[in-house]
Amino acid sequence: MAYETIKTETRGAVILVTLNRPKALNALNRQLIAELSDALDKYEADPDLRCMIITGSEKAFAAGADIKEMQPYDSVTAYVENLLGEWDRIPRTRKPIIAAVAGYALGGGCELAMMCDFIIAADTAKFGQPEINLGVMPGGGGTQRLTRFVGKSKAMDMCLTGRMMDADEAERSGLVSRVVPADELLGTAFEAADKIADMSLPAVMMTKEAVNRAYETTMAEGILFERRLFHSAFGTEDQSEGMQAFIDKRSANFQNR
Ligand code: CO8
Repeated sequence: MAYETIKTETRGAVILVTLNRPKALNALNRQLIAELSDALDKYEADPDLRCMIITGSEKAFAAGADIKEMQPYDSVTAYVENLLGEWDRIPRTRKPIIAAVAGYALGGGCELAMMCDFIIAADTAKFGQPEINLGVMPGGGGTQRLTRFVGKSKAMDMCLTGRMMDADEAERSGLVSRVVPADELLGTAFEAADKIADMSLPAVMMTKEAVNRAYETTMAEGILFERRLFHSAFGTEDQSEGMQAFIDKRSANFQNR
């Protein structure tokens, strides 16, 4: 598939996906989500790729789902066609994804960033769920994921008033893992991605699965789930190599098996 709305670039074991609809501030239309889904399929199928970064432009990570594409829908068509249902491909990804956000991450843009495993923000980043201004409400997990990230009061404030949160507030609230100067955004994201890519892939995937489980289950069940994955990690070659390397005072050479 030749991409028109995203660009991809591979550096070592890291694939960078740049959202690329500059005239529409990277508004997320059907084509873009289809292309991103295709890139995710390829990423997951390629054993040499171990981490993905999704980024946008300096001005916008993404200013939301494409309003012009959605405007003509009525509720029956939206329901029957499962409007924007294709987005579910993103949180189904089992390998790690980092969102590197500069500028606007609004509506579906904020939701896309929250579907990634963590968000590194430029100091220019602005997050918001402004759907209320359009007479609708978040539809890509905004009411659920944002509430889990920042708590009920702030999520209500954001979703009901449509106001934006700057990068500092997003970091204080736990929405983003770190804030860096805009010109260091991609460098920082690559540094984190390279580090993850050097780890044991099964350990990375198990860790992602276990952390995500924390949102879906009780503490006791989550701890049990973690313990089972922890035990199964002892069936990997990487466990014996990682621990032996520590004892030998050398770097581990993971085989990802
Ligand atoms: N959709 C379509 N086009 C857009 C969007 C968008 N979300 N955002 C910006 N654009 C377009 C503008 O129409 C404009 O195009 P044109 O030049 O042809 O008029 C171009 O991008 C530049 O935009 P502006 O001129 O408005 O730029 P400004 O710098 O003046 O303003 C803003 C920037 C503040 C970001 C402004 O563009 C804005 O408010 N955008 C809309 C933000 C918004 O409401 N986002 C929420 C959309 S609804 C949504 O995301 C629902 C998510 C459901 C997900 C479900 C997943 C399963």
